Amino acid sequence: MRLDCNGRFLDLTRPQVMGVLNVTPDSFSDGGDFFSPEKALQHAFDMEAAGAAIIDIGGESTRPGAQEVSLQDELERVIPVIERLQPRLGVPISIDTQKPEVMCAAVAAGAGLINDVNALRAPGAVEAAADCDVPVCLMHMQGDPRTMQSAPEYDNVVDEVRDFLLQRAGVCKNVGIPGERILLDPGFGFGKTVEQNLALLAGLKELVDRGYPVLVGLSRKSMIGKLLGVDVEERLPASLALAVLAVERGARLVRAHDVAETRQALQMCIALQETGKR
Ligand code: 9MG
Repeated sequence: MRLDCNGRFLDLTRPQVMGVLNVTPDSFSDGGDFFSPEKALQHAFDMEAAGAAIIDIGGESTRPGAQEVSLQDELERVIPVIERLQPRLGVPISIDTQKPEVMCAAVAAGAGLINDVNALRAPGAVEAAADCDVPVCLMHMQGDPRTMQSAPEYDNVVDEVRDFLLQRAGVCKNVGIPGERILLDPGFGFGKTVEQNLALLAGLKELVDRGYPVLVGLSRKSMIGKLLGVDVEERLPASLALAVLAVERGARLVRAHDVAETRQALQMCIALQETGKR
């Protein structure tokens, strides 16, 4: 549960927060906020100070309906930020990408974990991740960001997501990525209706019990807007509730925009989980 992320360590013996750094003009809740390198760097330092155990940097929006970004544009967005952050940050950097070329360049620049919403299904991605020799997070997504919310369909969402992720973990192991370096993520909001997201959260233990650390991303997601009718900037209380519910079901890493608040919520879970162990 202590992952070597390119020389920096991510300790998942207790639940941790992954801070979100979108270097994009169009992400769903913070698009454009950190597009300039200076703003991106400052935001990363702020998230580290607020208790993030890892910073996830992405240069291509994965919000529903988002358009693809060229390889060149993605590299130009993320690599200079990673190069400048890596020597000045104490925690590992994760690269949020589906492109094998970006994975390799980001790890060469100092990133220590690959977060792929496409579970390394792009041609060459699984081999590139194996060569990078860093932990990987495999996320479930039905369809792709352009089309995924049109009509997601499952017979049993919990079983299908679990089986898909275990199959992808098997593919990773076959190319030499050790099981201890694999995290799984059910992909809340990626080709799922509100009911399917709730079923996945209710059944999260089905995934947790497979032995891989589980990452969840629920922060500010549209399921909150659909259930409660609140705009994206008003979704913090519900995001915290969802983070706590996921950690109570065994999630080890929570991807979040509001790091200080999420960290505080998780500390209450940890205090409760450790009651009696003292
Ligand atoms: C990049 N990204 C956006 N949402 C995400 C989620 O829920 N999980 C992971 N692993 N990455 C995400």
